[in-house]
Amino acid sequence: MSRLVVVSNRVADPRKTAAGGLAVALGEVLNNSGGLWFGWSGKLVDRPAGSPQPVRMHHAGQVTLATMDLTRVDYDAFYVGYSNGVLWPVFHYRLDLADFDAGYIEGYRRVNQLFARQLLPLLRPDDILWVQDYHLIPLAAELRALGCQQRIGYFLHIPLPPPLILAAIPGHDWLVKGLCAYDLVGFQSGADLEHFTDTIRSEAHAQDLGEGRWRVFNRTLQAGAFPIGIDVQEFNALTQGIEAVDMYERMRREYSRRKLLVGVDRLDYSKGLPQRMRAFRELLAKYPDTRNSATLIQIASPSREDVSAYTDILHELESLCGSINGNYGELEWMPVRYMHRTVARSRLPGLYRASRVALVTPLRDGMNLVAKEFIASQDPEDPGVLVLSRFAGAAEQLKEALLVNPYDTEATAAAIHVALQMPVEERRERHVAMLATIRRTDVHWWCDSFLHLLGQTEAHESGTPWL
Ligand code: GDG
Repeated sequence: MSRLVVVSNRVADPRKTAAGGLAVALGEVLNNSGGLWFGWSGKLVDRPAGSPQPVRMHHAGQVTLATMDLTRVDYDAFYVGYSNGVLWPVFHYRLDLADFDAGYIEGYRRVNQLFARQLLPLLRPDDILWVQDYHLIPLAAELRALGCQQRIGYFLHIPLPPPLILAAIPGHDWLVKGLCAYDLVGFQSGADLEHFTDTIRSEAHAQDLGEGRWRVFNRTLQAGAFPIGIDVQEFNALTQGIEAVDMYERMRREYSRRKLLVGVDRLDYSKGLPQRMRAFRELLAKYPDTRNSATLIQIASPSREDVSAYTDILHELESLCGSINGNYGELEWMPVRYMHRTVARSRLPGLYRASRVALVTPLRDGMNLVAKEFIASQDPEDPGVLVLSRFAGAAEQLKEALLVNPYDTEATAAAIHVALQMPVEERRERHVAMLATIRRTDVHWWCDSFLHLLGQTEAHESGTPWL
């Protein structure tokens, strides 16, 4: 069995439950192969740009965690500037929020080169590498330039936009070529995969070899959709844990006469939070039966506060919540309970289970795991209803949710009203179907199916010289 090497921007200790399903699942496969997890330590140092920092090794069970610090200058350009100021907005179709400062792309390339240089000496000839997410698109190309021959897979956790949106990024062809240096490239949804194949066809004259294989830049590349899942079993156990049960009971007591709606998101403009608040306001305005009888709990956990677009969304959301409560609230009832704080993971399932409706209405989302967590934590006898944006990757799989267009305020409000009124038989039917889907395609299935296919790809051919 080959050793697995996972590379991601951040490295998590898979033994800590706060790490979440992905870290636990990756930890499991890493553990089985005595694998290595390489990435940034999360620490910054004040040194000149591009200066390589030593790699520190820690052991977590059979897994070796290898981390390096970054200089503050590199972090600002690579992480804040390019990853979250260019790739995140453009990949979520928000060209208006992108800041194409030329210094950012240099920093992005510099850090990917640093990762490649520091990782290479740790590799063994028969290792299999799996690179995660948008921070590290050019990593395989950088590794290949240094002579790396191992198989390398890549998974993009966020959406890939259609060719003409991607083309707005200065030097985007370099990113496309970078993706083609992998042996297997995985996306969250069929739509993202199609955007990729449209791009390599139109921009690199890729030739379709069938079964997801492509001839491009003089080598063979495999591409596929691997919708990520959650660890349903782990989430069930969490739902039955003391803290979740306590949360559930307290919420049920407090809301015994009212229906609870829940939203749990990182505070991010891709999550459609202002649009959701407007739909909720419309619900209260148009359906008076919901006044004094429905409460929305919205958790917006702090995220990327060093990127300016995030402060704007915070203010917009605060003002909307304030005005809804001001206009519709009564002495004994507030329509919105909004928290700009993180809730402990152990309590979240209790909150989900106590809610009649979940609002998962991103404007664009790679997958959205909250939708799946909500389904996993429901009481099968009396399950809640998922109102899901058609623009979340999860909508390709969860067809039994109430699918909405979050830009359409009235239609979203109407769907929320339907969700609040839905009879228990229909709720059960929809829930059973969605639960079967998330069980079948859980995070272990995601890991196994990706790695299985990566293991079957032809050994690396050098093809075009990469840089
Ligand atoms: C990216 C893609 C894709 C949120 N607030 C709290 C909290 N959370 C947890 C949720 C869930 C996770 O964070 C969020 O996952 P999402 O999938 O919704 O979104 P992103 O963070 O944007 O992740 C996304 C994902 O990668 C995986 O591939 O699905 O499309 O954008 O697990 O529960 N957890 C705790 N407190 C909070 O307040 N403990």
